[in-house]
Amino acid sequence: MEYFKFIDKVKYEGKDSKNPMSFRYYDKDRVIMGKKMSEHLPFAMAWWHTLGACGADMFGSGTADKSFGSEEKTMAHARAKVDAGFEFMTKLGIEYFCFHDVDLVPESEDINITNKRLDEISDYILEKCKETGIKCLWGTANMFGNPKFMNGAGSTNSAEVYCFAAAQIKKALDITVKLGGRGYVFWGGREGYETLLNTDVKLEQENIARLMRMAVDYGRKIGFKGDFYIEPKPREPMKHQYDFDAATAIGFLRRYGLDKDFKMNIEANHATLAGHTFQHELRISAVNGMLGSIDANQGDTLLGWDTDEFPFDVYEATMCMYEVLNAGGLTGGFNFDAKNRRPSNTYEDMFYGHILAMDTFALGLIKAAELIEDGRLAKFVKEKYSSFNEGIGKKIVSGEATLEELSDYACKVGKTEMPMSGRQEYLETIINQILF
Ligand code: XLS
Ligand code: NI
Ligand code: NI
Repeated sequence: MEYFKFIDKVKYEGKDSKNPMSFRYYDKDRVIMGKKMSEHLPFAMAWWHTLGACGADMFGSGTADKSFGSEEKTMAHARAKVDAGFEFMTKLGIEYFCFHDVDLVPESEDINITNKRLDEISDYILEKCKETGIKCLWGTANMFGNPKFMNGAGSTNSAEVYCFAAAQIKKALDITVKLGGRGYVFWGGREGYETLLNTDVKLEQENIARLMRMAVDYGRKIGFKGDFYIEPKPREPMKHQYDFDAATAIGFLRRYGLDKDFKMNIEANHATLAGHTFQHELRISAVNGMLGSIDANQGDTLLGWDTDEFPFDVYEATMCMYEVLNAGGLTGGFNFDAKNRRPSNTYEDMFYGHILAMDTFALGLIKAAELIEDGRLAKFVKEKYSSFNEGIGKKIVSGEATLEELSDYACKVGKTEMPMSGRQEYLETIINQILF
C-alpha cells in the first residue's frame, strides 16, 4: 500500500524553487570539503515522532492520524508503520532511522510477549533495510514511559524493576545489532529525582553506571562495534536529571570508567534547556573526544520545555556544522528528534517538517564550510592565544613551569599590558557577511 501518494520523490530543485515538495539546499551528491552532502549529513527519521506522535498535549488529544489504515496497538499497525516509514524515508532520501523498543510494537504486560513481537517486527524491518539500503542509526530502550519506571530505571529503588530495565536494554541491543545500528543511546528521562528528601543519590548513580557497564559488556559480547551514547538533558520529565549536560555526563562516564565506550548524543533543545547554546554542548563534547551523534531539533526560547521543533534556524545550524566539521565529522548522524506542531496535522506536514530540517542543515553545512575556507575565525583564535607559542607561554603549555617561576616572572615585569581584544563584534560581522 502506498501511503503518501501525493509525492513520488522529493528532489533537489535549487534555492529559487517554489515547489514545497523539493529541496532548496540539500543536494545529496554535492561535494563539500571533499565529501558528499549525504556523507556529511547522515539524516535519520525518529520512529516515535514521525510514525507515532499524533500531536497530543496536556490539554487535548491528538490531531494527526497515524493509524496508517490499521487498528492501533496491533501487530498489523506495527507493520503498517514499518511500511509507511520506509516509504517516507525512501521518498525523502533519508538513509537512517532511530527507534525505542516500544516505538516498534505494542507493549504487552508480559515482557516475553513484547520480546516475541520485537523479534517478529525486527525481522520485517531487516527485510525492508535490505530492500532499500536504509539503515539503523541507533536504537534505545524506552525506560521512562511505563509506570513501573516512576522512580527511574537504573536509578529505581526496586531491584526487580532494575531487572526489567536490564531486560529491555538487552533486547534493544539485540535488535540494534541485528539492524546494523551505528550506536545505542541512553537517555535518562527518569534517571534523576523530584526531591532529595527521598533520594539516595550515590546509590542511584552507582547503579546507573553498573547498568551501563553491563550493557557495554553484553553489547561487545554480541558483536556490537558501535558507540554507546548518553543523551544529556537537564530536566523534564524529572525535576533534576543526572545527565544534566555534556560536561556532567562526561565527568560521570570518566568517574565510572565508561568513557572509552561512550560518546555524547547532543540534542539542540536539551542544550538550551540546560542554559547552554547548542554549539556549547557540541564544543564541550568535541574537545573531550566525545562528540558522537546529534538529535537535530530546535527549542523555543519563549517556552521552558522540550518542544522538539523541526530546526529552521540557519545561524544555529551553521554553528553546529562548524563544530562538526572542525571535529572531523560524526561517528553517528543527525536524528530528527522533532515533531510537527499540533495544528500541522497532515501527511504533507510530515514531509514539510523534514524538508525544512534537511535544508536547514544542508545550508548550515554550506555556510560552515565557507566559514572554514574563509579562515578568518580560526586565524583570529590562533592569534588570540599566540602568547602561549613562545617564551613563558610555551613553558606554561608544556607543563614545565612552576608557580614560583611564574610569580618571579610577573614580579620582574612589575606591571602587565592588557590582553588582546576579544573582538566579538568584528567576528559576528564575519558570520553575517558569510551568511547573507
Ligand atoms: C527526550 C529525548 C528522547 C531521546 C531518546 O527528550 O530527546 O526522545 O532522544 O530516548
Ligand atoms: Ni532526543
Ligand atoms: Ni528531547
